[in-house]
Amino acid sequence: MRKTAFLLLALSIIGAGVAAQQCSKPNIVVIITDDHAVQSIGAYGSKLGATPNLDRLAKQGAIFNKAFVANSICGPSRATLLTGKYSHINGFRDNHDKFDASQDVFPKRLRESGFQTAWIGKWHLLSYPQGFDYWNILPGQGQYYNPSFISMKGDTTRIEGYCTDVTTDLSLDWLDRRDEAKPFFLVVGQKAPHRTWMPDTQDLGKFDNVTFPLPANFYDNYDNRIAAAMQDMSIEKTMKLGYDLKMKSDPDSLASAFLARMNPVQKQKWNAYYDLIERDFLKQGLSNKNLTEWKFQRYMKDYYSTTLSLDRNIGRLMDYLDKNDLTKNTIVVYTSDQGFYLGEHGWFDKRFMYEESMRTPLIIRYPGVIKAGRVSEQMISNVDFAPTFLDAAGVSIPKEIQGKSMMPLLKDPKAQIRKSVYYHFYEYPGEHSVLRHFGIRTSRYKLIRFYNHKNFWELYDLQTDPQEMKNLYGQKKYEAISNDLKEQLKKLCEENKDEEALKWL
Ligand code: SGN
Ligand code: CA
Repeated sequence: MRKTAFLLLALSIIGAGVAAQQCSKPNIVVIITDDHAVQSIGAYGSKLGATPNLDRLAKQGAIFNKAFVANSICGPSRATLLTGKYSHINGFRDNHDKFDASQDVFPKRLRESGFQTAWIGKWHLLSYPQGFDYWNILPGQGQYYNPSFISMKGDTTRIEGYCTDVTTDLSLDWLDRRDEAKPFFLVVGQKAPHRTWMPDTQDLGKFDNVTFPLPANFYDNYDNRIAAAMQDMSIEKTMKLGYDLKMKSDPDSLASAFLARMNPVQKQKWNAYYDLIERDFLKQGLSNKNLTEWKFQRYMKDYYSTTLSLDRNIGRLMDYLDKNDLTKNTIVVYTSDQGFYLGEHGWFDKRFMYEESMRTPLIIRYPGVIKAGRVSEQMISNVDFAPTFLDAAGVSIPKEIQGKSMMPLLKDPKAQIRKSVYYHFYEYPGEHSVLRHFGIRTSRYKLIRFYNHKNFWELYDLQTDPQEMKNLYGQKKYEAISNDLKEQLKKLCEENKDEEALKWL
């Protein structure tokens, strides 16, 4: 009897020791949104006040001005995040691939080391998640209103509400139910502000008093840039009055599809707002530039209004951490699966290696490690996330991982983890007609190789031409720079084992 009591006491001491050790590991929350343009975020310089909670988060942690994705499109970006490997290695090159979730995704290793792991919301990798104690995901792109979710049992349930709220509700529910003795890793995958930019009804009209300035290169003529001229993602030609901008009189209207998901209250508020806009629009009888600029204004109003709910829900999550005494021991990472064009070059969408799409927002709050208010100009790539999280959790980084841990940089603002970033986009032929390309971005230059269907190079000096309007490739003056960048690019392709790219060098 006495022996049993002693054994129980000994076991409970050991158990408490393990629990204490686990709890000393930081929790990690990653909020990954879809198509959130850096240009629209206050902490990155936007003056429109759409992101007060994100701006506060940036003040409490670090904001990264040079965070990039390795392949600017949804699925590939998520596959890179999960594996720490480039698309050609993790096997998910474009949105039509199916992710092999049985591969070595880092949440599996976190889990083995004692973390509870969850992915909630947009996933978009075609297969089901692996390496998570809990997941509840949107099918494909998901829906804004009363979205369906696929549970771990494989069944699909429609949940009443607005997608950004519902995804946050599910995340908070999971946090409430978690085992408090273990550290947690949670990914909150928001659909917003993806096309077709459908705001929550409470946010309709919030930017109606704003006249958005046209970006300086809105009327780009794509001179000397073949791929930019070939794309199908312009506000003028590609953006649809019905499908994108909710005008029911347009033959391309999807009104019946998106209204069908709404409940009567939502429908009534939606119609009350857009019907008035449409009446006014039809009265004006716009054409040519006036029509394009009207589209731009409507696009901006819808896009920014959609981000309001996003920011409000980030606030809810941060409040939860505060109220539950979790803030101090939780790393919060805010990022998007890529950037987005808000009229620059006359575009919406992403895909290109040009700055607005290759760049992604990145804000990290890490109490005790990152000093509040830091602004980092160091380059990082989304291939670096997986090793960073493993490193922060004290888990060893497998040698197959291609990214680099950001921990040295998080600890010391002067540290540099990379001198350049690598990029490779594959989805051509495909929606929006952006040619295949790969390339290198250094702190000053960008060299891009378009290949396969059309073969040519582009070179930009980001210091003198931050909007990437002047392709300098082929100019005598830039020959030495081009050659040097080609050498660097070749090295990157070799290091990263990108055999396909090497064939085009
Ligand atoms: C959808 C969109 C495209 C967008 C891709 C990829 N069309 O196909 O505009 O480029 O997703 O976006 S839509 O008609 O369905 O809105 S991603 O974020 O998933 O990569
Ligand atoms: Ca996306």
